[in-house]
Amino acid sequence: MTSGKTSFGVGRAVSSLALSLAAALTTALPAFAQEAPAAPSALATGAANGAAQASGAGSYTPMAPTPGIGMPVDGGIGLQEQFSKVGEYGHAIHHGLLWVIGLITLFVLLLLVIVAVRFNRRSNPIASKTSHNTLLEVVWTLLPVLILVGIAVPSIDLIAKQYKPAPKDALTIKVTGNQWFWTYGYPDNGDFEVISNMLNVPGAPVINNGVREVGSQPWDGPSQLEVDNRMVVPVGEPIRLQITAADVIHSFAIPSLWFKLDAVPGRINEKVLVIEKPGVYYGQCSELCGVKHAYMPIAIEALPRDKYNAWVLTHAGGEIDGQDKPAPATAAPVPTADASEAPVVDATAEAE
Ligand SMILES: [Cu+2]
Repeated sequence: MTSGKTSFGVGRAVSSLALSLAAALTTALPAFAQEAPAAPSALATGAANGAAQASGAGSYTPMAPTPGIGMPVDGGIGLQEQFSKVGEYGHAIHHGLLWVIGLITLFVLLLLVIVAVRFNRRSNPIASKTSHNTLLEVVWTLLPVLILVGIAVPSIDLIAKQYKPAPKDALTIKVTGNQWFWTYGYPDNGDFEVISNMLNVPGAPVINNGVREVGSQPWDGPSQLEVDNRMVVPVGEPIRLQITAADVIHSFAIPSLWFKLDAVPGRINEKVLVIEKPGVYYGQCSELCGVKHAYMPIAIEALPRDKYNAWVLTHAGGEIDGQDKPAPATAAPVPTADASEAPVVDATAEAE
């Protein structure tokens, strides 16, 4: 009795503490959002846009996303439709595994029901004294082993495919996570940088000062996911994404592209991305990174090469990749490869 009372008291204290904490948070958060000084990122973005439009070398109108594609859908319970080869493969394995898990679960349930109905004390008063059955034991050992091997083969293949390095001529894009926005650097395209902030939501507390509201342009996607400047990439080409962070750990994740990689300060994580279809694909930071963690979405716009090039040229200093360095790019790799291999051989020889 006493212990019951005590735990009830503790429970009430904990819940009231949690309630007051929640109340404090909800009042503090909008205040923080509104009082935050104008993010330098927002101002810089505006300036960059102005410069881009003024230069007039290229042209670009953001693409309107297709509803339900590259974004979550209401009532959705499965994975998002995939738009990369690795994603389609992973999606297929996921579905296959669901069948394997489902059938095994049903089979075990069936066995349990048979045991409960046929071998309870009332219907089977005299229990069998059987303690060994060689055939049965071999089967229930071998069968799970075969199933696990059958699962392991495509799983390991998927891991290998996911971490296959980008080919040498892949376009490099540098992704940096910041509290609380993303920046995208284009070292192969003249080394300009795009700053990407979430669009403010009408009627909700202002998250990014100086950034427009979602829905104010015809190409805007879902609120909380659309940004002022998307990460634009060429479609159908391998892209080497080099991911890092400027402050705390973030995570660059786009469900419809089967892509998630942590952004860690002082470290570059690299992974190749090939998008199969032009479109806009949305994701979110997926590592708890502070008070505005929920407000740093990712929007990737995959465009055909010519449109991508035109987008690149809208940026001050933007250059088409591979255009200014074709001669060294074709001639250089052979001697470079030899030179880089030579020390490795020497090192092994010395070690031996
Ligand atoms: Cu983050």
